[in-house]
Amino acid sequence: MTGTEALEIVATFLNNEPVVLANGYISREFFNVQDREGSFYMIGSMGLASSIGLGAALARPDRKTVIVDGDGNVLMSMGTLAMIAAARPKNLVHLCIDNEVYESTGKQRSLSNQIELEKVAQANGYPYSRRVETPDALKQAMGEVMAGEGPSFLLIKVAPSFDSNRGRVTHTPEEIRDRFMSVYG
Ligand SMILES: Cc1ncc(C[n+]2csc(CCOP(=O)(O)OP(=O)(O)O)c2C)c(N)n1
Ligand SMILES: [Mg+2]
Repeated sequence: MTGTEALEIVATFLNNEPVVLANGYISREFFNVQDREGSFYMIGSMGLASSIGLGAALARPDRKTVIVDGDGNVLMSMGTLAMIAAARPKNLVHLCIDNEVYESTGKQRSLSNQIELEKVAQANGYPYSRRVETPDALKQAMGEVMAGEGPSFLLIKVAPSFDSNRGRVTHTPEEIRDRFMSVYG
């Protein structure tokens, strides 16, 4: 499964949920798969999709909130896993597209082939944490996390595949903020 295929599957499980996407190719690819007003594309700041998603989930406990993170982003902000586990927002789904590289900046290897991030999330106290490696397993787990109580962590193992020729997010940061707030508010 490639990262793009994983994002295409994730998109089929979404309705109008707020979704906070990690910076780099994850935001860019998801924008090309399906641009949604409720998608908050983190432009530039690495490591922060998880804390923004946590804030959104805590502010609106009645709304299922989804974070689409990357392995490099999660490794950079590992402390946020503890913050999420401690706050225990039932409505939060934390996905991690794990290609074992910093693909957006040239495929430098990350540590996620040695460090089992789903076990780190579980050790912090996420009540649901799983690794999936195939499209079928991803579909089954997405069904579980979207229907169940969180915080849930899903490590989605993918092959690097993002296409550097695909267009960048065309909305300005201000537009992204305003669109997100209009859906989310
Ligand atoms: C603080 C900070 N450091 C470095 C970067 C450069 N940078 C942008 S995306 C990225 C890689 C993110 O890795 P990952 O979360 O694994 O996503 P992938 O690119 O593999 O999809 C890096 C290093 C940045 N934007 N901000
Ligand atoms: Mg990566």
